[in-house]
Amino acid sequence: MRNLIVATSNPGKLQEMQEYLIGLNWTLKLKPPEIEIEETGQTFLENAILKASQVAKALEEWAIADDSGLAVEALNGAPGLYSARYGNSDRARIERVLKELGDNQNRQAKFICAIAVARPDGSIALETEGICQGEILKTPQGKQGFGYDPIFYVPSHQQTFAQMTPELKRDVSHRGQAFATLLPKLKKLSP
Ligand code: ITT
Repeated sequence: MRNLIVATSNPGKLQEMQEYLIGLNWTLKLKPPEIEIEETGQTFLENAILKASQVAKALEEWAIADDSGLAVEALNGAPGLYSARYGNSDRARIERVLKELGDNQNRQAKFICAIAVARPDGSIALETEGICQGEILKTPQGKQGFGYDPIFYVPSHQQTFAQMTPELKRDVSHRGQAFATLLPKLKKLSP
């Protein structure tokens, strides 16, 4: 089996990515913490490609990276690419979004996830994107998941991501949508 480096430093994301990848013909390996990639891209996909490509090249192994974030309509798409940098903790990031949105009636938001898989020479073998539509609540609900999950409500399931079981979130989330198109292609690539 070939190694696949999971190129993330975010433990919540890592947990979810590993769940999608279990059972495939790849040996999953974690990215060494000393390899840090600057996210200088203008889009989620550009950043996912940057992370996968640079980690793959540095280790001369296959690598998979996810770049994701929350885009709130009434905030002109913020926090967007800056989702991870919007505060010092999940709680601070959530509080900032809630404060900026205030009593605004428009609560529409979406989570976006871009994923890239790079070959050991850094070239890109696969790329994909997934989106999940939702609404921003006025107060956090639920304890599961990570990041902005407690304020992201999915009307079709009448729950926030943080109230969903990990299995349900895995199915309906932006990451779930991205992996749904990626996994069949990744299976074909594996030795
Ligand atoms: P890596 O780059 O090391 O993978 P990161 O946390 O910096 O980790 P991103 O730049 O892609 O990752 O930022 C994504 C941020 O968006 C993440 O820190 C969360 O705050 C948020 N996010 C992404 N997916 C999420 C999800 O499923 N649930 C809640 N928040 C999420």
